[in-house]
Amino acid sequence: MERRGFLKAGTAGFASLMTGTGLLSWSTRSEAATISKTFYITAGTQTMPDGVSIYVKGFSDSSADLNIPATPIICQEGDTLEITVINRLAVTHNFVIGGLKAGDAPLASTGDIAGGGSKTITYTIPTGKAGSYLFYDNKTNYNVFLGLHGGLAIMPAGKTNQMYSGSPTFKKQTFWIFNDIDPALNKAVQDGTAIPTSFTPRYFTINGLTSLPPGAPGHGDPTRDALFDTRSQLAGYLGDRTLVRMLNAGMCTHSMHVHANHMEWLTDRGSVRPQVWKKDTIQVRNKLGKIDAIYPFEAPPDAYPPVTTGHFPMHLHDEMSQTAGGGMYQFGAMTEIVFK
Ligand SMILES: [Cu+2]
Repeated sequence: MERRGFLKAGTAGFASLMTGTGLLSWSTRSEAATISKTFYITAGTQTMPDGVSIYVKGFSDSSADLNIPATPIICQEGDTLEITVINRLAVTHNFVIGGLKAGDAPLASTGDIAGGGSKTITYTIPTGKAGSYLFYDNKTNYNVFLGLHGGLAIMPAGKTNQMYSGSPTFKKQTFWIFNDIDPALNKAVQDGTAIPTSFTPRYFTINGLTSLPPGAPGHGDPTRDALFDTRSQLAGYLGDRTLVRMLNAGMCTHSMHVHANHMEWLTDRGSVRPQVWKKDTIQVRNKLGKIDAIYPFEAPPDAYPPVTTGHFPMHLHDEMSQTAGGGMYQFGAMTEIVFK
């Protein structure tokens, strides 16, 4: 590993490196544009809620940053993506934009980027590709789990409030990117030893963070606590319909459950569903699974007396995903829904 490419980032340090991106912002334009972005492949350590330090890698905004997931990219059909990836580490990596459907061949790939090298891909997005995509490193089948991933949102050309032409409309949009961490894998990569043949996740993250429940150090800090991270927390007034683009970078299938409202379930693994179902629990499949769903921010229908404000959880109903370190409950992949 290149020494300058390594970041010692404890929980606090790591937090300070995160950019407060929050919601995706988008405004329509009639002409196509070129969207240029440079990512730096960096590595460092992240401190988990049980104090264990984990080696991670990311597609970062600069050599001094460690962004997990990467800062998201939003664009529209017809735009040209011009993405440069600078590999600050010593080992070979790559960068691919996932296919329309999970399991499809990538839309675009840099090919190998040797240690210390860089590559640029230029990709013009064809019509019909509106949707949510994971970009990641598929040089190995495990690099994605180390943190080398991020979200790409492609809007239908000329639309501000539909995820595909004719979809139900929304006001805001964000990503929930899930990942699972097996410390043994990360340690083997760090040490250059044999990659384990089994995968036993001990940490479960949403947008790179775990929940830190009340009483835990860091609780309430939006740069450390997934409950308050502005990229993850859904906060809105009645009617603030929010599209959530859910991507699963990890190895485990999850059961995403929102409280207070059902979500309008639009897509599964890149395919538009034949009907929009209202669901409170939706499966987010493993192996690059993805779903898109709108949280409608309606007054909770069955509450008496009626409720229009309050805090509600989004958690995953597979119990292990709500733990850290093999047992710390409520230190997993969850966030908050806030009716303001
Ligand atoms: Cu629940």
